[in-house]
Amino acid sequence: MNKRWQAVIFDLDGVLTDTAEYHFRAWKKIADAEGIYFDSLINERLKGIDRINSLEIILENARRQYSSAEKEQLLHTKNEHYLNLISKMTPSDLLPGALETLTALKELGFKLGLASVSKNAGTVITRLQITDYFDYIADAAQIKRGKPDPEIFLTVATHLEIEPAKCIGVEDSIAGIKAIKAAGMLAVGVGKPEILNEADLVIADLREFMKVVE
Ligand code: B16
Ligand code: MG
Repeated sequence: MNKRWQAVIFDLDGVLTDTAEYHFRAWKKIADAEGIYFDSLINERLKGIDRINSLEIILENARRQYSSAEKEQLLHTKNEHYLNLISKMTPSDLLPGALETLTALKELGFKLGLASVSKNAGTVITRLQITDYFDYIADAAQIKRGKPDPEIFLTVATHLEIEPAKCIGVEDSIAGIKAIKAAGMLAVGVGKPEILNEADLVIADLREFMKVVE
């Protein structure tokens, strides 16, 4: 067992599976229906951000104010679109290297955690058939402060009983990388170095992950 690192805490959307694309498509439908400008650059700001705060970011470009009741309706409709998109997911929707990385880390004795702020994370990992790989899965409903606050990563580390300095966090979002850094963990970004420039290191996808712990 590698003593330097003892636990790996994964984000879900955009790291293990491409649900980041499904969140984008669901929000795009909402924005288009409301006549609100929304593009992939604005979408970067939504990654790792919970549902209501994602909507608030989208509404920055709205031409009018929305009431609480209207916002509730939009959140509900967005989730309906999203649930429809994830309903057909299968293990083939795991991103390249995801299953191999989870398997290899388990064999090496690492504790594995999941730190997704998505209230749909349980459904997604069930469809991907990876639930059993995790020693602890954060309950998004119990997290008071979303990413970039470190709460979700620290909560997972506490339940894994591994000190933060021995944990690696893996994220595709700017907010998530900030959360991992604030938690005092090694931050591995999955994606583009120019976007995830606060990460300790950035890999294109999980096929490159095992070199981090070697
Ligand atoms: P839901 P993560 C986050 O998941 C997504 O990145 C973010 O885009 C989404 O708004 C959020 O979950 C909430 O998801 O609407 O399903 O509760 O990246 O932390 O796995
Ligand atoms: Mg993510």
